[in-house]
Amino acid sequence: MLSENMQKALNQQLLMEAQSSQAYLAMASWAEIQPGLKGVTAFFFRHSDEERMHMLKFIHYINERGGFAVVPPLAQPTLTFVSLKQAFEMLYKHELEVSAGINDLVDMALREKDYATYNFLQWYVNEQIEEEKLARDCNDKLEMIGDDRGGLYLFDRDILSLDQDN
Ligand code: OFO
Repeated sequence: MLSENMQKALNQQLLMEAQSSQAYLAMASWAEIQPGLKGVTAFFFRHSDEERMHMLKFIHYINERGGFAVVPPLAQPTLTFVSLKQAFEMLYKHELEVSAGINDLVDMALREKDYATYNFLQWYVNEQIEEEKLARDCNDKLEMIGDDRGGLYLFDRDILSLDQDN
């Protein structure tokens, strides 16, 4: 059985995953109307779906442990971006915030001796290592590419395989 505090904290993280899904969905929609960003568009849509899956895992876990997963209202995410680089910088920042949220939960699980939740969270700990690395790689590449259109073309072409390598 989850403690009241843990239930609240897990619901808070569920909200964060839902916000991530919305944020990346908005990036996908923006990318879809930019010329030549087919790969990036697919990447953002796929990422948005993954975040929804992360949210669903929290929903099932909270309910299975005798709590109640609250489906939260969502604020409108940022809709437009001055550049692809800006979108990816936001994505990276977002992932760091998600990681911080997961780390706080792990900390709380240990303090409460809630080892079931501690165990459940390990999946997210590992996932965030990959997510942060992927976001950092994308940012590094975009930094290197700058305004080079050829570089951007290759970035868009290769981004889906970059995602799979992780
Ligand atoms: Fe679920 O936050 Fe990204 O991964």
